[in-house]
Amino acid sequence: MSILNPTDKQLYDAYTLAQERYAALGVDTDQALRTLAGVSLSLHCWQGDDVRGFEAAEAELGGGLAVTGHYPGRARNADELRRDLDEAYSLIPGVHRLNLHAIYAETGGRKVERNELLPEHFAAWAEWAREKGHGIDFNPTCFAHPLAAGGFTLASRDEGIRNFWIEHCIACRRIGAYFGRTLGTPCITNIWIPDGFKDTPVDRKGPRMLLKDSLDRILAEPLPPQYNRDAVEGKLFGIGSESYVVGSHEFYLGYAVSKRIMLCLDSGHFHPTETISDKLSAVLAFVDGVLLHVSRGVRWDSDHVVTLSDELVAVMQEIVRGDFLHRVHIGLDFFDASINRVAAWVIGARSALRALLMALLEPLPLLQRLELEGDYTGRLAMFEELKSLPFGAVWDYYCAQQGVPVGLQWMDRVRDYEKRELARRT
Ligand code: RNT
Ligand code: ZN
Repeated sequence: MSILNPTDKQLYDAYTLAQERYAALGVDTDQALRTLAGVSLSLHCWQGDDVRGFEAAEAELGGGLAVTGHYPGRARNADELRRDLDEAYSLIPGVHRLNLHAIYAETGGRKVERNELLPEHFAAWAEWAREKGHGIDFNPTCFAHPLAAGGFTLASRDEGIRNFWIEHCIACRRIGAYFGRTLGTPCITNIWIPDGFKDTPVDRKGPRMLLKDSLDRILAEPLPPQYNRDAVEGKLFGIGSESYVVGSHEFYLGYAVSKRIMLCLDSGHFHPTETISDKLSAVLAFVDGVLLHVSRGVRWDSDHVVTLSDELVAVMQEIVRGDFLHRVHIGLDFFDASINRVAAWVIGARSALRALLMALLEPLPLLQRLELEGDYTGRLAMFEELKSLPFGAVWDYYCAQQGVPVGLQWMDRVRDYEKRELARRT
């Protein structure tokens, strides 16, 4: 592996040359790195244990979500999950957040119903995050539960079921506010529900009216925005909800605008050829903030590990070009149990950051001028040329500067961690 890595001298020489190349285009690489260092990704805890959580009675995942693979080493409890996260964070340049789900509550072996969850059940997470400098984002878990088995939660026609999930979401917002207050950085509490029909419904309106009413009741309690911010995540279809999803993109876009809350865009939740990059400047004309669930669908919403794809770069370019870095919160959302789970986090996060760096290294004024002058030939030629600028040298330098492994050295660390820690979990 290490043959791929530059020596220190190569690293600095390469950076200096790259710096000059970018400077010629008016791009300040040091400034780009400072901006990059200020961006925190929200790393999703659920990659570490295949979205299982720590509730005693393990329900089937359901909700149209599916994790495939049997790679050894899944975290079986909160301490293991935190250890794995520590390892992953140590291999990702920058300081990053954690995205937590309600099923990761620590109840000391006692069964606590989801509508009765309290901040104290997340005290260990908050303590760990405070010590390590991570902000926390949060999610009600409206799946993997007997009361979600019928396929409906917040849009259920059964008042008992619907109330249970409303109460759960209310509890989660308070937990979100607790994280925000304890950690001094607002927690984004994101609601996603699986509700939908496998086959064509006759009534598409009814469940949406129920969902709207449920959300209104959930959001009724005002919480200080410096502690908690709300987001809603739509979806086109899931396994078992192929024909109709109550919480569609249009539904939540309208809802987020009307309530002035955040909209969550998951890159796997649209038609397979539909991308979220083009949606950012459109929805940000009407909502204050967007939460991203950066994922990678392969043929469907398969939640593959994020890689440095054209679409990922396009998403980051839209954030940078629109000057949206402070209004877009970048979270990751994938779950792959067929590879080393720590490596999955690192690959996804490093890819997201590399895409963001590529966006930060664009000579924006130059490109804007070409466009304004109507020189679309020059704009296209420039876009293509930029793709082979020495961006990798800037990335390597950034990793060294941030004290994380350069190049594939991080894999040596993961393999070592696997031998030391993951392989012992059976
Ligand atoms: C499901 C949504 C949702 C989940 C997580 C586990 O399709 O993407 O964000 O992935 O809540
Ligand atoms: Zn998502």
